[in-house]
Amino acid sequence: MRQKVAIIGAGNVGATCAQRILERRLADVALVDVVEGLAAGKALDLSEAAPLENHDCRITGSANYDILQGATVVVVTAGLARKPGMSRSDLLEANAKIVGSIIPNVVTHSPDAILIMVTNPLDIMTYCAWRITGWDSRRVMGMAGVLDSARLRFFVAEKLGVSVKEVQALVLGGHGDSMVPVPRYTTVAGVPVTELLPSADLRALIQRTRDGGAEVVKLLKTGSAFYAPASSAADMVQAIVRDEKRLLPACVRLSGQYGLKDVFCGVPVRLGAAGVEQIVEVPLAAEEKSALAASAKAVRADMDAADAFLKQHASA
Ligand code: TXD
Repeated sequence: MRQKVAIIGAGNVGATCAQRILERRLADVALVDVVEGLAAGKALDLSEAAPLENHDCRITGSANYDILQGATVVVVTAGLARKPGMSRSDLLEANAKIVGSIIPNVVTHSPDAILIMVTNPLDIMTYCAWRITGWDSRRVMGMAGVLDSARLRFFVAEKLGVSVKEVQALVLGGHGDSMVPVPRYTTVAGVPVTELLPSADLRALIQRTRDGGAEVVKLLKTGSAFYAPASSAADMVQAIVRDEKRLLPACVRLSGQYGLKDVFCGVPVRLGAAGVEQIVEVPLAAEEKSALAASAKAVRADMDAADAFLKQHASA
């Protein structure tokens, strides 16, 4: 029996992620969007592509959460995207409201699922979702590190003129200006990139990674990146539905790892059928550790703002 993956939000990231999941033959898909007809229309269109893409995975779309029944993974992409000049934090309140309205439906209809948050500001929305579900934190995670690492991998491969397949990268921390790319653990066929590129070049690539989202937003003018984000979420879905035990960076709740506690932050995890099966602690140099702590501190400040919002919401 094929598994079912639910995607909430049938916009750019959600619909493209659905397409990736279907075309990789990973699972059936249930697509939900608040806009009447949007998820159903995209699901029908994607279904009609199935004979051409040569797969038998099913996709249904609805504005109703009933179709979530039986989903083993739920991906939440619903929310506003950044407009030029807007920071991820500007989105906090608007998207906390949206996430606050969605998660109770997820809990009702897919009580045993593993939840992957995509909505920005990513670390805070993952925290809000975890709070609202009350689930074990191994079942709630956010997608950002896979995307940030993919961007760095692409920039390094392009700079060196080598295949992207040869490049691995590790990006830790919050999804935002404080993200922590780790050049020592960024390798080309096993060779640290620090051995292959002058440090000024490397610094420029890291800065471009940090600004990766904004660079796309600036070009698109309306909306934000979605092809690479959709592939990143699909990779996480794949690791779970195929129990691949991949080591991928994900935003998870830390309980002492890296010296950080009760904060949501991007770190490498082993991802498999049970969700976050292990938080992997890699040795960090002093300055890498302090950059991660600073990133976690920025997330913590936003978590406090979200707490106030959640309290208000609960008492309203
Ligand atoms: O790395 C990452 N985590 C990210 C995050 C990378 C790219 C995009 N990132 C964030 O994902 C972005 O900042 C947004 O917060 C979300 C979704 O981005 P997308 O580009 O897909 O936005 P769209 O195209 O506007 O789609 C959002 C959809 C749209 O169809 C709305 O009708 C729907 O979300 N929506 C809802 N669906 C269900 N329920 C509710 N309440 C709802 N509200 C909006």
